[in-house]
Amino acid sequence: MYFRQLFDEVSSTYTYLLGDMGARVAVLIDPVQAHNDMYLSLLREQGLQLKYVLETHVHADHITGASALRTVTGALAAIGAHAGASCADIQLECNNVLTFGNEHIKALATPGHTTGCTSYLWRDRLFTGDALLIGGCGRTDFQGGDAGTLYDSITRQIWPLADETLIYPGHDYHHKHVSSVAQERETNPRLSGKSRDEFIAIMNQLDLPMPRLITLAVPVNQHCGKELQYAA
Ligand SMILES: N[C@@H](CCC(=O)N[C@@H](CS)C(=O)NCC(=O)O)C(=O)O
Ligand SMILES: [Fe+2]
Repeated sequence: MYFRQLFDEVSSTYTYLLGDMGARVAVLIDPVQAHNDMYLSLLREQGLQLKYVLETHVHADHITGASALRTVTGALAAIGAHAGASCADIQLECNNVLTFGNEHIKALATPGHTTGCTSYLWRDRLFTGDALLIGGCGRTDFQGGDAGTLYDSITRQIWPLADETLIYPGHDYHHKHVSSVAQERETNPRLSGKSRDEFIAIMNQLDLPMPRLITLAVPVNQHCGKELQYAA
């Protein structure tokens, strides 16, 4: 297997490249358009063919590379069916499984940061997008976000996973790279020992400024990043 965690400094976004080295096929999760050249170089270097571009949600803070990557590589774009991105080739429902070579990756519906948020379970690791961050979680004040829904997603879909399941988030703003289900269940300050109502109260008091790019990024990402097409 092949696994890389890649970072976009501008938006603190993590992108993940997963590959089956036997079958020579790969999946990208949450590519950032500005780095499409780098992803394509990595794929070429490793002799991997891109099969799927998976989005955890319609992003508010960066432009996805999905549209251009699918044009260049023939990959299919996939996103949660409730994300509002009809541009995607595959609209995933909870528990849908995608296969690349001998590898399987399962979509889990984890709404709350946005309506259509999806996490992806692959081997011993979960790619949570902005549902669960390391020591935090995605905000719930735009794109249909809802704190109670996020609490339900995390406690019903993520906490029941095996303790040692690795958590790979969609962002980190504090130079952290990876956590685990047990670590977050026990120590996440927004969730550990907190009731649903306490969590909602915490989320409603965050008072964060809007992401700088939100008015540009959301409509473009609803079209898989198409308007700012990458020039190959
Ligand atoms: N300053 C950042 C804000 C990014 C932001 O709001 N990120 C969202 C994810 S799309 C979030 O949930 N952040 C959690 C937090 O800041 O605690 C920007 O302008 O892009
Ligand atoms: Fe987000």
